[in-house]
Amino acid sequence: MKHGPTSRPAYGGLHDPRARAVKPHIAATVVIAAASVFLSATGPASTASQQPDTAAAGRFVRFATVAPGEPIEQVAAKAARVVPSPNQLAWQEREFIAFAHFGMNTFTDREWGDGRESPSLFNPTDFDARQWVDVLKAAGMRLLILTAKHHDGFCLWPTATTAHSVTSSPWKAGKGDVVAEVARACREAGLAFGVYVSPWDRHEPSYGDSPRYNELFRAQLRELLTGYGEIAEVWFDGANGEGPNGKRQVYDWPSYYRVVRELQPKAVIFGMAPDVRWVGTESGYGRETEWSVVPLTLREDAAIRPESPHPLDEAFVPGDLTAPDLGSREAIRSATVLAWYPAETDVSIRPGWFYHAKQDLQVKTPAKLVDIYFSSVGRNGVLLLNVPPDQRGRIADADVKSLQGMRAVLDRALAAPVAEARPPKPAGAAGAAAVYEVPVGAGRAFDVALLQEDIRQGQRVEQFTLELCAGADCRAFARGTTIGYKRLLRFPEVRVDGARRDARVRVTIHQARATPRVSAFAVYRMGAVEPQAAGPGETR
Ligand code: FUL
Repeated sequence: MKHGPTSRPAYGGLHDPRARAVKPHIAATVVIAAASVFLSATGPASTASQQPDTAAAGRFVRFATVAPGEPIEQVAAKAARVVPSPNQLAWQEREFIAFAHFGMNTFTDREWGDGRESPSLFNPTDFDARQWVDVLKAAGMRLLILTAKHHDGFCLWPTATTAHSVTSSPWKAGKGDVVAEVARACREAGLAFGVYVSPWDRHEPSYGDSPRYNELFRAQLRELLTGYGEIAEVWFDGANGEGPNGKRQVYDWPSYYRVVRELQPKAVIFGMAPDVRWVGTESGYGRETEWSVVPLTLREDAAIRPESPHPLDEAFVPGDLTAPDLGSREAIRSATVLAWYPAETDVSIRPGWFYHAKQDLQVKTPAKLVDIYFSSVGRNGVLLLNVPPDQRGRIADADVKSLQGMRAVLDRALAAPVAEARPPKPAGAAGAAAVYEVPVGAGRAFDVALLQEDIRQGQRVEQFTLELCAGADCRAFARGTTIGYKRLLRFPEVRVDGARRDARVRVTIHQARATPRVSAFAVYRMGAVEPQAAGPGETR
């Protein structure tokens, strides 16, 4: 099964020609006449470091509507007022999270099962969820999402909806519950827990008989969302293959969201829902310019509920968000609705999503994982790294070693800043640009910069330059476009003259959609990351 960055045209699951048309019916784009913005139901959330701009607080919104022909300056100003919900903010602050693809495919050595697998094949020999959690936590991940049901339909929990589950397997004599064990291990270790539940179900006979299957799917969701404590994220892939006799299943997304909202009000829903979007590739690399405020298409026959914590649920239409530019002025110019819809960057530590022994030599190296970290967390995304447990039910040594190597590099690089300010003090303005400076010691060297915006006040910065200044002399060493929640830049080492006591690193924000609110500015020294030998699969 090919899992390359370009093989996924929309949210998930389209590698197989049998899985068709993920992009659901898109109703005509609604044009909402009101040129104003809707007030946020909840107001800006409140856990980040910098105090919100109280004068503007009343103007923060969860989404904004744009009238045809509005001047781009006005559209950009509206976009800058769109802020995350408290759930979205909490999700973003987790930064680095884990995926565990584990299930029937682990035992059949496949990527996608066809649903005809015998439950007797599922039999981990040394299952240990605590080992997973120890490894993932030590790597710095803060949430674990388990594939409770993949496309083959085999359920990792003892569901009442089908016999195609752990209950029919030899594992623990049919008394086991993978979801329960993983959820418990997460809770004990202080990791949040989430579930991947595939709507596409190649085993379930009612699949394709739309109302019946939707009912069954909601029942499965209810079981998962009531039986296992707090769920932080529900992951919906859009794969939508044919059912028996070529029948097409029409997923009732809003009804799925209602179940999640009712039972797990703090969860975010990934993918086919308006909380968290797929970044658009499975490579681990987000865009250099990554906006969290993007245009959405909404249904015209469904209500928007500005007063609700989830105002767009009923009207949201999942669409293709793989374009290279989603949120620039050019991209929002003809939007009708702008919403906070941040990127999650999913990638596997191995070529496949599931464990295959033959890929043991193709585990991504620490250097590659560090590069991915900088290109996902460091590009205003959340990194969702898949680490698939093996047939024992444990994370294999090769993956453990790579994760440890990655963590060691990041800890060494990012633990002690060479210079830092949280928040940095504005050092005046140069013309229309905002400037922040941080003193940096004589003789010090750095090759990484970190910038953060206080996203409770929206995403504002569109273009910036980094310089090293001494006296009135300034020399640019890096440039960027968006910052968002977090921006990490790597550049050739910059060294401060040993005789200069007045050196400062400076960020100049040349273009922004509103007054910039930079909440952190720091530089670090990472040095070269050992470019260890890459396995044969180390090319994606
Ligand atoms: C997809 C699925 O088809 C893959 O098997 C995997 O689960 C990935 C994360 O999402 O679209």
